[in-house]
Amino acid sequence: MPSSHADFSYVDDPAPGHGSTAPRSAFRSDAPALSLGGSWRFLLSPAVDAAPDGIERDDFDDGGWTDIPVPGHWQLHGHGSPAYTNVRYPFPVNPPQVPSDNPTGDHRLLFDLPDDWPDEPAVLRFDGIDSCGRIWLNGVELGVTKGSRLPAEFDVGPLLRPRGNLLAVRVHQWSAGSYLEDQDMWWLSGIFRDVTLLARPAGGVRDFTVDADYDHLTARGTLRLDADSGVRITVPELGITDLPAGRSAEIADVAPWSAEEPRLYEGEVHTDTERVPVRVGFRTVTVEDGQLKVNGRRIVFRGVNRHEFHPDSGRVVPREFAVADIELMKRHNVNAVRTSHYPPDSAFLDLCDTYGLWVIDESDVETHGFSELDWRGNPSDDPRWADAYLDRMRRMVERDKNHPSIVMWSLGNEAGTGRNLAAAAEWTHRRDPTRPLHYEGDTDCSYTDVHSRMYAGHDEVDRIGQGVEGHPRLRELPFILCEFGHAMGNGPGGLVEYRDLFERHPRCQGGFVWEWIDHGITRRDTRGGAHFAYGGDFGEPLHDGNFVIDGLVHPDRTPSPALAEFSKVFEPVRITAADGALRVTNHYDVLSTAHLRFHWVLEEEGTEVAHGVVTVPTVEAGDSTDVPLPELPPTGAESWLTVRAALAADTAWAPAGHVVSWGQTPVTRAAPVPPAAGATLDTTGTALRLGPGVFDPLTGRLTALGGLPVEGPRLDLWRAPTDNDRGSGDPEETRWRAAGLHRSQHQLLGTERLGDTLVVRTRVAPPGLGFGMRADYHWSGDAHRLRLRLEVEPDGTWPCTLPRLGLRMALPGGLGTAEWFGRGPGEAYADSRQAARIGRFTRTVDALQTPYVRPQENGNRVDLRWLRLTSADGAGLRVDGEPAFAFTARRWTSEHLDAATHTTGLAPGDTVVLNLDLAQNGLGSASCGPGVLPPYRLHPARASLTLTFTPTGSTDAQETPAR
Ligand code: IPT
Repeated sequence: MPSSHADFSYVDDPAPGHGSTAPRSAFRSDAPALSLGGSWRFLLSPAVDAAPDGIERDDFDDGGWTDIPVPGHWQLHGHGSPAYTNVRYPFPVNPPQVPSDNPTGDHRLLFDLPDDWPDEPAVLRFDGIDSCGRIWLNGVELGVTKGSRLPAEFDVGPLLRPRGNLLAVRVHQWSAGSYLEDQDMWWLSGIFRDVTLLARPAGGVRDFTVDADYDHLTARGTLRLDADSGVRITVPELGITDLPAGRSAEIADVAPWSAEEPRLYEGEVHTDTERVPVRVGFRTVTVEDGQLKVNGRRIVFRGVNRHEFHPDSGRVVPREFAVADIELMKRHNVNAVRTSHYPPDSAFLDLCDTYGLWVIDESDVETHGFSELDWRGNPSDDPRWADAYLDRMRRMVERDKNHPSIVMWSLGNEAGTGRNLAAAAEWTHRRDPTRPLHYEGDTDCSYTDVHSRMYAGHDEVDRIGQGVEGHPRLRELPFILCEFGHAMGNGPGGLVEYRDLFERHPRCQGGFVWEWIDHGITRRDTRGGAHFAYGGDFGEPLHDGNFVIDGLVHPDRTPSPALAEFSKVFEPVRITAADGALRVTNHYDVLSTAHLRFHWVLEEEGTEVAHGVVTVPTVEAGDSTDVPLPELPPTGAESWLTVRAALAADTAWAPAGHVVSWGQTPVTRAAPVPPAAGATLDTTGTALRLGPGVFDPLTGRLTALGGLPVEGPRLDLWRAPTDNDRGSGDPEETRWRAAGLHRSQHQLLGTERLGDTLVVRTRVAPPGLGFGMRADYHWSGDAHRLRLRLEVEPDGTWPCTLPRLGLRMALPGGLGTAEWFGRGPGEAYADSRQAARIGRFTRTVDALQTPYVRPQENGNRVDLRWLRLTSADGAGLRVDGEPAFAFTARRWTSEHLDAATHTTGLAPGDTVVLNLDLAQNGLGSASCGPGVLPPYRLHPARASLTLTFTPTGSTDAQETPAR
């Protein structure tokens, strides 16, 4: 059926939408408002001209349509499918045209006005429609909106009826605007943010700008209201009553706003007919002496890039999840957010004001796909798109200008460069001189105020800090990493080395980890299980796989180990031991330590033996102090002192007692493991016997240990590659596979008896290649224990690093609980181990696993002195190490882990596969950024590891403590 709305030219038109009113601040006043969210009628058509005619008419019959929730994305409600691409556009690049196969979602809602709805002007507000919406109310076309993550308002007052209002919205998946919305995320369409009808009282507040500056030299605040004449502001707490628009007031001794102390003064912007609650935060952002300062102080971004995401509802993020994000961030020492790569729902910014986070608010602009065409035809430099760039910037700045949390505007992300960005910058500088401007793509900062890079390696950041890198103009500007520490899968490694650079160089002012959350979409299978889907899982012909799974929290917002690492690395207070004293260093931007209480605990072999309070005088931001170590009782076994700084009182984001920072220092060193010797090697039967061990004489492999069937430890060099091993440039995994490390063969060179030591000599090497690793196992024992000294030595020239160097063995599946003395409780790797402290920890084997959305190496615990694996009846095995060792224990092998593409692909087997490692290669962040730093690369070299195995039993009363 041909449509009467035959003119679809707006879809391919690079111009912004039309018909909406001038953008203004997002606020809720005392004027009546009606939320139009809920169940709407819906029809999806495969193309614009396949959509039905007349949907705006009262007599249109939508009886054959379905229901859909608004806000929502139709792809997550059974219509069409989500699709993921990172850089590439999923359609031919022929700007400004988009495919004629353009899924079009028609939405209809019938609504009544409340009885007391006033007879006055009103606007219909759409907070976000992806990507283009054409809107009618009661048969009259209101206009068209583009700019998916930006609001649009339409005057509707005279069109309203008390009953039976018909709102019709036609949404196109693709529009010219899609060329500006090529962010690295799922393509998801629909009316995905709130729709609200707002009464606009005559003589009310149309818009307003509150400027609240803070002079840190005098502690005076200056409050200024810009608005239409007749609008006033009242802030009772500051003694300000009816300050008219256009005038400013000076306030002595005002408390400034900061991310650490988000002081807000409540007030009201008002006219005779409308009152708008406002919250005023005083702060002044400047760039001076090459530094970004807030209220005269250098700040450091310990930030994250946050996409709006929920695993069930996509970019529809219910308020409780925005709150959850902020609480998690604050509890993990995150102090800043870049709203990558579009303005978030404004509720999130309200929360940033309340809880305290520094925010870079980013415009809804990304044209990354043009990089595939060497940036030919990039809209950023094409005059046809000039209005769209300006329109997007303007709608963001006007919407969000009154948020004290926003300290910088950003022009967008990965949009190359060009005159439209320069013009948007110029407009923004004029409109809001109070905030510096960010855009990473302006590589020589010709129209921006801070030097910004993504994924620069440590060396480069160091050179930037020294002022010896880049264009001379850049050397005088603050430097930030708008993206770093790519958190895809297991990793990143190398965070603490970035922190050191931010502390060493005053112009290096931190950065934003990429990114906050894994965008995995919940998929339920028919058997009631669920897993998280990524690119390609919905049959997309073009996709970028799991590159969308790169967050510090898993899709369901459970923290990944990387968030714990972030929290420890960027803790605002550092507690160290120096020269017999405790040193407390304050790395907050502004806060003193007055809100913290310091406690100590002494643990002997991981068990608490004493605790107390540490009295620490208040340390101001940037200062440090030394206090005496507490008086400690004597201890015998290895003992550590842990000092924690915890919140003294409840805050909005965590209860009193929440630990903000901690430090550890050894008190008593470990005694060596007593040697196990004296057992005689019995070669008389069909098996070799040594103490509690039984060996296969043909292979020299251990087959039983004190009654436990085992599959003997043997050299293991392989791990299931992480996303960072897979890398994006010159992947480590490719070298490892070329070297055949995933299919090493074990050759027995011979067994020999040296006194009562059984020596098993082997060579482990890949097929078809000439190099290998000699591995000799020296077994000795006493009546209860078996001692293994493993000696390895490279044979030939190795072409690559090793994923791991250690032993792997299989144990009965019943040994389902691990207890260890070493670092924990969480997983750790050579270059990501700051969060792991020395202690005694217990986890079930199942709980040792980190369920990365794409399965890969995980769950490693490091620096173990000993490990015990036990079954429910207490029987099991203890392993003591010299030097300390690392372990993973799982119900599947590395090969299974490697082969699985989703968590549901991992089926528990009958055994517990135990890896006891001397080392693993570090993690790095080569999935998008620098690889493993040199100190954490595992090169093949001669090495030795000694382990003592003690079978333990519920009935075995003879279990001897090993030390
Ligand atoms: C960078 C993008 O800005 C970001 O959106 C995300 O895609 C990230 O990469 C990778 O996850 S751009 C890249 C060219 C460094």
